[in-house]
Amino acid sequence: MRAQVVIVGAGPSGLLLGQLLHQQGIDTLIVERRSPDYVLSRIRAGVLEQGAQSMLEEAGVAARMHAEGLVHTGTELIFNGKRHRVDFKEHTGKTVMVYGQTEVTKDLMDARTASGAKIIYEAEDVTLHDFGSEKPRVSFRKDGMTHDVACDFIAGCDGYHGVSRESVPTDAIKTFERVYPFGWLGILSDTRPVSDELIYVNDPKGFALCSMRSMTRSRYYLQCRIDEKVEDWSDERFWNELRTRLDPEGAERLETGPSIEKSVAPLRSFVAEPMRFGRLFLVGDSAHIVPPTGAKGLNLAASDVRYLFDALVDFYKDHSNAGIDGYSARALARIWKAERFSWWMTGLLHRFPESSPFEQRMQGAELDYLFSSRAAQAALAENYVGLPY
Ligand code: FAS
Ligand code: PHB
Repeated sequence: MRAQVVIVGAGPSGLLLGQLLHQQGIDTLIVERRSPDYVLSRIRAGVLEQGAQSMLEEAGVAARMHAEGLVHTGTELIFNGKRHRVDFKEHTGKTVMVYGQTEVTKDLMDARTASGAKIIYEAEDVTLHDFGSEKPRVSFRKDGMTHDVACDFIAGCDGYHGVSRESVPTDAIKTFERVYPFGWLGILSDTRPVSDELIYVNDPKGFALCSMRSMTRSRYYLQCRIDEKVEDWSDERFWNELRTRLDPEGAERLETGPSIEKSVAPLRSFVAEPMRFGRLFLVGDSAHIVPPTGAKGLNLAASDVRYLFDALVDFYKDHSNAGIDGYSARALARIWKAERFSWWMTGLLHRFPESSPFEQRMQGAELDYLFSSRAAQAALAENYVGLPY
């Protein structure tokens, strides 16, 4: 078997890259270790920057997003029982789109199927070979048979726990990591959202986030202990805890109902440098992770795809190596700024078990400054809607 580009992983990164390359007539094979249903069952991101929206439009998969997505012009923050709205549109002229990653992935899966381009699900033992040479290969097992695929390039779109980053010799890669001393307990429910916009809460009992997937489907998160067990959280316990962290208006408006998904996610900041190893490129979560407080994870995957897609088109159409040679530095420049914003938002809004009284006062002063300064709000807004590609 042969393909010009083998894409490992059929999450948003891999599917978006595959769709864009296929549109350019570049032959791709996507190899995914899970089933389509499993990939779609993971409840993840909810907010798309305009850059990511444009990528989906270019890929020809934005119709449902524009029909069903919710355009948000700002967000609310609650601290010390006070609400404050940060107006993205006023400060930046931009908005964000609330449209779940599950829907993005489904739209991309449908496009891949419609295009007839090759995708292998439930591939086992995916292994990367000879990516330091000009003849890389990817092997995998499917239905008991081993397949070996020669290619020009490998795109490691296989997430934080994937095989791609792990295939790089340890002396060729440097990683940077911070693991946060808490997690997020998330719930999905077919209930009317507590507000028309997202609400980020810094409460003495911990962070909370009120988000949504539509005006009839809500997504909520509570800061929880890092070792929290989701089975210890009945729906009732979740709703009662969320209600105590909201302000009176939110507590009054909160509509509760049965959960359709409940899970605990760890929070970490992580970056691997560089993101290119010969003919292997790391894309999306395989190269970086952000705490979801800044809603950057999926959006960073989109900008990585932009840079690698442009580079591969330059290679195949203009016979230029400039793009592939510059991919890592270009992607990392945007990644580190999003890592900073995600780390800052996490520090601003969470209660850290070990923080000193001085650090707690600093957090309070940071929030007071944010609530009282247009310049501070403009800085939050320009990072939240997405820095330029
Ligand atoms: P993904 O992890 O989505 O996809 C990688 C794919 O590769 C998966 O389908 C996996 O099955 C496959 N794979 C793995 N190993 C493989 C192998 N050896 N061979 C073949 N395939 C393999 N971001 C936000 O912006 N907001 C959020 O609220 C948010 N919540 C999150 C919650 C959780 C629990 C997690 C883990 C992430 C969350 N994120 C959030 C970040 C998330 O949205 C990612 O940024 C996004 O999924 C990145 O997409 P990919 O890079 O495609 O990686
Ligand atoms: C979500 O809707 O899942 C979501 C929104 C904003 C975030 C994190 C998660 O910062």
